[in-house]
Amino acid sequence: MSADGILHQLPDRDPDETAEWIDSLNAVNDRHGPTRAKFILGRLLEHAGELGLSTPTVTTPYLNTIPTEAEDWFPGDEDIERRIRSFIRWNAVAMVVRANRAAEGIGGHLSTFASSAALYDVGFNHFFRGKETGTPGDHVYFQGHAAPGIYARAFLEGRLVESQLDRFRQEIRRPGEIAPGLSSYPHPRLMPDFWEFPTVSMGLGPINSIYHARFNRYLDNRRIDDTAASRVWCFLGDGECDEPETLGSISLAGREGLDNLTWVVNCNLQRLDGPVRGNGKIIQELEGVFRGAGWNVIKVIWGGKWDALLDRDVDGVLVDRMNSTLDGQFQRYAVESGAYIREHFFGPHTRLRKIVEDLSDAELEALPRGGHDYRKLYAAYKQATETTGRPTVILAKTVKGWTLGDDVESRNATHQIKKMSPAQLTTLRDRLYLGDVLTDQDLEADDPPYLRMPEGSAEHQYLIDRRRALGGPLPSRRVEVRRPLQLPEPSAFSELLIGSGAQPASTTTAFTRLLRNLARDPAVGSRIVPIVPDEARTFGMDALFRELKIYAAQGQKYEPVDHHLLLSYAESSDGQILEEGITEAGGLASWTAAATSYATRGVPMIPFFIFYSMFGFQRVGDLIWAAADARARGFLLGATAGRTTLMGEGLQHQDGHSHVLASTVPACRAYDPAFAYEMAIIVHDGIDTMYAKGLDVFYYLTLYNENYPMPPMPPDREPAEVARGVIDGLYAWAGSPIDRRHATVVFSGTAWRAAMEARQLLADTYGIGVELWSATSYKTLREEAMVVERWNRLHPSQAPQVPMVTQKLAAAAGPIVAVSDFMRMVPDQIARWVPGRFMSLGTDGFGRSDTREALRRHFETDGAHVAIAVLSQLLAEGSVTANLVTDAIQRFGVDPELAAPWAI
Ligand SMILES: Cc1ncc(C[n+]2csc(CCOP(=O)(O)OP(=O)(O)O)c2C)c(N)n1
Ligand SMILES: [Mg+2]
Repeated sequence: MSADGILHQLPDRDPDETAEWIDSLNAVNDRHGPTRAKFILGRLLEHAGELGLSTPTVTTPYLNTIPTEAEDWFPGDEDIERRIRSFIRWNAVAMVVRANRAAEGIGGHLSTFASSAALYDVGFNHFFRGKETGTPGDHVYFQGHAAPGIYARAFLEGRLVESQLDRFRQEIRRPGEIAPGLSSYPHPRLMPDFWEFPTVSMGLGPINSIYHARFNRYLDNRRIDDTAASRVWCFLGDGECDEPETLGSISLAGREGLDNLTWVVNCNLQRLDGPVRGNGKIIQELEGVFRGAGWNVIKVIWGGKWDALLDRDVDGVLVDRMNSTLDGQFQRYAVESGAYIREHFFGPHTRLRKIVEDLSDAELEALPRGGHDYRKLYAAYKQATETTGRPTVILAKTVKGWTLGDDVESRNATHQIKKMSPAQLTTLRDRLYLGDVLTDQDLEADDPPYLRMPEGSAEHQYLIDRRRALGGPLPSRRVEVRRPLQLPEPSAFSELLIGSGAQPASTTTAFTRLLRNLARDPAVGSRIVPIVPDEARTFGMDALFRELKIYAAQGQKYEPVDHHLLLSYAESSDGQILEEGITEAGGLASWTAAATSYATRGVPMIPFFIFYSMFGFQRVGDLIWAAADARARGFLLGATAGRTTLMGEGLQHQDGHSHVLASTVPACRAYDPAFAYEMAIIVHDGIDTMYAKGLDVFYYLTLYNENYPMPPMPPDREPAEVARGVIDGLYAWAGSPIDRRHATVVFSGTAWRAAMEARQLLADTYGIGVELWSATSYKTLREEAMVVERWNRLHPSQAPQVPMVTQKLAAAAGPIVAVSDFMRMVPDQIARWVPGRFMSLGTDGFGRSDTREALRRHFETDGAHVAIAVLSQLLAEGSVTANLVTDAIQRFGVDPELAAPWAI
């Protein structure tokens, strides 16, 4: 350890005494060498810890954290467990190999599970709690591409049948088949009774698991659900730790003392292309990072056979060698012979060589790594589950492709190997001691057979008994409501339906009001989960701090600077608001935990995650996609939306495309409301759709910060009819101001104002009558139209149906101009179903910082440009002259020679 510099800034009260200590260390170093010196230092630091003096140590020697003598006694039957594991290993391989013989190029992974089989098995046999005891059990995040091993176990348990295994990665149901095939990876969307957590986009499982554990605490602290008996386990790869999402939030877990969270990092030292840290030591690096973040770190590096060698290492030469050997070299040792290992690992040092002189080459080659030793793993898991006040990470060293034979094990290409020849299968069979159940002939057949355990056999009984004792099989996704949710009273929404009178308001402030009403609602209030990433003040939501309180596991231990204010920053251990700080990824992960709680815990919650719309789909789109896969139900609110409504902030802040990105997520219902009543109707419908009807969709609403008097629902029409229009995505909002109707402007969001202005300009200047329609959701309109279009395509002999958007707009006057604060692509989603002429205006191009007025002129979405667009459409249909349009362009001060706003 080098001095970190901080010490030198402190006064030295007794330099002579300090020098004495340093001299002593120098003497040890000179006389007995660095190993001994480090040992003394380590003991001193350890002792300092015992004295309560904090120590700066972040890494420990390259040894198992739990000494052999402190290991818990392994309670399982080793032989039976090894046999079960061999069957599982074999079937996982057979499944991938058979799938790739049946469907060339279908893919799958052999090596990842081969390296982690023991990591899972110890969990399944001794730790993971199931759901059959009436509790939600543990929440286990499986490493995505270890899926074959998880299916292989489910097969032995009788939960999957051979025909399903044979259809690994062939999920499209063939005619006559009862069940579709198995998903490539954990996808609850595709296997909703099996998988719970999507994990295969690397980094997302880890961050979601942290916020999930945190959300369980939240449920507990708020007395909504007792989560004490549920542990969150996350299995991840060492390569996966390079993803910023993986390590980005670990300090939250440390800070909040999440001892209900255990991570198991499969440190096989390899990722897809090659070594994770060829020139370094990933386990040591991770140890330092996690310890620094306040985690309990358990290293499981060496298998039991190393214990005797370490006992002989009286002068620390072996530890020294372990400490100084780089991962790239360890990978090499994994593929080399015992003779090579003797020569190169032990060889150069006579004392080191002596330690292994009585071991044969074969024995040297078979010295296993800790991650394949279930006793060591059991001890680590035991300690992890008994550790209080901190989350635990288990860093387990393994061999990638373990047991798969020389051609596969530890090879740089191992990750992608998915085929095995009969000879390779024979080696695997022998390595797994499966000669009694697999003959040579079996292996020469086209497909390697699956192994089954006869019911009543000791192994089968053990397998079933273990899971029964632990509460049933996993993974298993169930939607069984344990604590039902009551729907809110309609009164929570009603004040927003009547408008704001002369009082200007924005859809954001209206939303805050609605959120407060919902949180106050006696029926549903406690289930509302407001989530913000350090932007509550921006959205005018700070008023909620005092009333709903910010969730803080430890309460508020200080007196806040603004304690005397009505809107003080109030934290509480039963606070309702999740104030995540500046992490949209963390906010989204919290939202996902809350949005899937109806299934993971049987406790439906209604999360509202409100964020800067620019930093939503664009920044954490992959997490949103994973939430959609996980069948999330809840609300995402993209606030400060629009490329021109958020003035002053400029290029990197102004969102004119989140609705384009939202349109790509199948389970997302995306809305761009203009008025408070539209927003309230959408939220009400969303709660009904997701929580009463139980559809696995979620809602995205854009909210703006522009204030204008919020109109009431159009008074001349049935409220139910207006509400239907808002939900369907389009409705007529106001007629022409004069007694003629020439054209229609369809607006969304704040572009309503430009539409109004254009309508007035055209009436006043040219006597042209324009009616206004509100488009709340182009995505909804498009999806309905695609359904109709498809039906027509596949039913050629029946009368064609007409898409809803076409039917609606058939009643609209003249040509149609659509305008929103988003890119033209958003309204263009419906272009081919619009009857008659259609033109869209929008905010294509990079944002700029300026006033709304200037920005709308720049993007050509202001009243003048909308009016000109209407006139140009009337010109195209021959109802006005070119001179009139030219007159308007001049009159409204538009320069026709300027470059387009999206020009680069
Ligand atoms: C975000 C993302 N990027 C890339 C991939 C492709 N990929 C799948 S597995 C893998 C390597 C995984 O290495 P590691 O995390 O060490 O897992 P191991 O298989 O070694 O246990 C990669 C790059 C992915 N699934 N997700
Ligand atoms: Mg790896």
